[in-house]
Amino acid sequence: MDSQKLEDILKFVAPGTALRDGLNNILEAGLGALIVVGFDEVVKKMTDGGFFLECEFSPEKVYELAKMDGAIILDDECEKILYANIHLQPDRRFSSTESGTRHRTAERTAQQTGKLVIAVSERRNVITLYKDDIKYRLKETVAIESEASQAIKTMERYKYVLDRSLGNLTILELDNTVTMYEVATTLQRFEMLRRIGAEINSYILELGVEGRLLNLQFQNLNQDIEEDEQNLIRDYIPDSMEYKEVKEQISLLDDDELLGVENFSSALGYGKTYSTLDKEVSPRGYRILGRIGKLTKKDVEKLVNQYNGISKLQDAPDEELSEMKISKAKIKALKNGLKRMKLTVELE
Ligand code: 3AT
Ligand code: 3AT
Ligand code: MN
Repeated sequence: MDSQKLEDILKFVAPGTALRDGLNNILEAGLGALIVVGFDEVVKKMTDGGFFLECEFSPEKVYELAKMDGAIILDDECEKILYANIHLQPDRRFSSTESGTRHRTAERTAQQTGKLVIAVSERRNVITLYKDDIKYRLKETVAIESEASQAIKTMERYKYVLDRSLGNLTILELDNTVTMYEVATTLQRFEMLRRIGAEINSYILELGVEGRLLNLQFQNLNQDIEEDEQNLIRDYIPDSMEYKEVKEQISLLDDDELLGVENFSSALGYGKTYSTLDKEVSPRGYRILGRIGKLTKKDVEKLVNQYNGISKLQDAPDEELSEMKISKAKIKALKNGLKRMKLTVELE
């Protein structure tokens, strides 16, 4: 399923929108509805009967109109109610697995027109969305909230594990004793976090205004994650590869492959065997230098190009750094930063 398309649909009907208020009114009153969002020649050809309204959309109006039989047609932006009491006659070439006539009509109309079609079931008290081949049943807010809070707990656990991995990697990088195994496991943890985050993101979209708190929790856990991962990849990626390729490879891993550390060394352009995981590697320094606040991206780039590694940089004399047009304040921040990282690490 096209997840971007589903996300767009969920945003369109999320709590807080006038459309969702209207749907909830219909649902709560125990009524049903068949609503087509958008009108064009294709839609026009399959309509029969009904009447033309062209009035401004409001939750109350759409609720009143749902008391009638037939379909309601809105404009694409859901700003106007165009028609009501319409009989829809979609082509039977389009198949439907639904049993009731309302839902069969909704599924077929969505396939034929490409418009969003919404069915509110009178008998089952649920809202189903159809667009092209997508069929999605809206969940109740409480149900989503409980799933989302489980997901947040999982994300917190993953974040904790990732932070420990990163801390450990920092120790090894400052000692110059990193192996591919630690890099690959850290990448694996980034990806696990990203995937649970994507799941939470779709809950946030579906919850609309009800998802504000969830969104805050999510943003908090997600802070700097993308940048840290990018820096980690740039630290170890072979010259012949691009950051994007690595991310692409990783995103293609299925749930089983996600558990294999070797798949991450492979995505990073190293091999898949155990000897690969034992291979000693050194970072270019992007991640560690990125953590020193005073250094700009340009400074980091200069330092990486000059020293190509943290270990040499740690011992670089201040005069040498001054010659690279790096200010005294920045040199001090750099040296202190590295020292502090090492110290925190040794204390642990
Ligand atoms: P009422 O006076 O409300 O009973 P109506 O002509 O207003 O009849 P509705 O749109 O309320 O008709 O539809 C009532 C049911 O009739 C809903 C559906 O189960 C059945 N129905 C309507 N059109 C068809 C159809 N083309 N094929 C099979 N069943 C249909
Ligand atoms: P419920 O779950 O019972 O709400 P359903 O899919 O079982 O929906 P029904 O056959 O009970 O559908 O029909 C209910 C209403 O849906 C009747 C009519 O107002 C509307 N409806 C059904 N088919 C069409 C259609 N082709 N065009 C417009 N409205 C329709
Ligand atoms: Mn029915």
